[in-house]
Amino acid sequence: RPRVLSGIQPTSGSFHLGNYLGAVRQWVDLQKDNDAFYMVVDLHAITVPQDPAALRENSRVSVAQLLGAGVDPEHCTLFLQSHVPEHAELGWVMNCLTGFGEAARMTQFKDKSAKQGSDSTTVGLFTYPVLMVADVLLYQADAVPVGEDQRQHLELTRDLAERFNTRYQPTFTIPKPYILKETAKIMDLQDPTAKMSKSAASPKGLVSLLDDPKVSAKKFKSAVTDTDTVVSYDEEKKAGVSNLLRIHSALSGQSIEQLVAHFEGKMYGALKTELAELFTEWVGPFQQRTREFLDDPAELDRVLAVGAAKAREVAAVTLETVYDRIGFVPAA
Ligand code: AQP
Repeated sequence: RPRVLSGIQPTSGSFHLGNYLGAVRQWVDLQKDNDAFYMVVDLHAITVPQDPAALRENSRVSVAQLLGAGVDPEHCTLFLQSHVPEHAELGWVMNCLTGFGEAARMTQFKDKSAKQGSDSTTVGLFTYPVLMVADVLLYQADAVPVGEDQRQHLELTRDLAERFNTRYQPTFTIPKPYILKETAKIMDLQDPTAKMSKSAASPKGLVSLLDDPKVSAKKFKSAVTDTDTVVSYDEEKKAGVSNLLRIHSALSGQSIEQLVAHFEGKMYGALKTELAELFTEWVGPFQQRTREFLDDPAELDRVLAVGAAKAREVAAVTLETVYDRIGFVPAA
């Protein structure tokens, strides 16, 4: 069975709708027919300052949300990145294979560091994509389900895997990004030219999955659209409406064409109201399941322990091979 690998940061406690539609939903689908490895990437979270108690809590809440969304530890390997030390170890090796200029070209780093200023930007944030390379290569993943914002990091992963394979000998599987066009980039509801992101300037356009559904319903209803009135799909001229249509389509299972026909003669308000209802219907049971997992910390710990043990079995083999190929003396 093909191997898939993906991770999500525990940084803000609640996942947002972009995380869910762009990534987590695919995780749930892919676990059926693939050998799936999914993790909460707490090592990545500390590339920006984290309060220790909040990080610990948010990591558990993240795992509970994955379970609540349908990630099933019976059908995949679910773990915390910090439970598998091989990530940091292979990360170092990959750092030593990456050109400084190559890392400096990563657009996510350029954007985030520009916002933070160089004094508060950590070296960890700079090498974050390289740690992600290690995350993927450790498991010899064939495919990595992510949103569009991760495409460049996947390219780097492929480049470094090929570089290692050429410099030493064939060792790593070259992974492919698995990006579903329709949900690859969910946009901010207030600024449909920017991706929905937890670090947006204002939370008004951000749909957080653990918020009171009434708050999210209001956000859908006050989503920014345009001065036209006809519901139709045009990513450039009607970015707001197109984003709402894509979200509707993902949640309802109806195609964009069907939706455009369905809303013919109706105003934007009808689309927004229907979308708010659809989301509320989905998110209620999701929140309920997430709470149940959070209410059973012993079970959560058990799931994570099983996951970490399974993950380490694979990761340790890869790391041992890598250490051997680069010429380290084996530990007696
Ligand atoms: N707007 C989005 N549309 C589609 N997919 C998205 N993803 C993130 N935003 C969108 C995908 O979610 C997965 C987890 O991402 P992450 O762990 O990198 O989460 P994040 O970076 O903390 O999420 P944000 O909101 O994007 O954070 P900031 O603002 O810090 O950059 C990934 O597969 C990602 O592609």
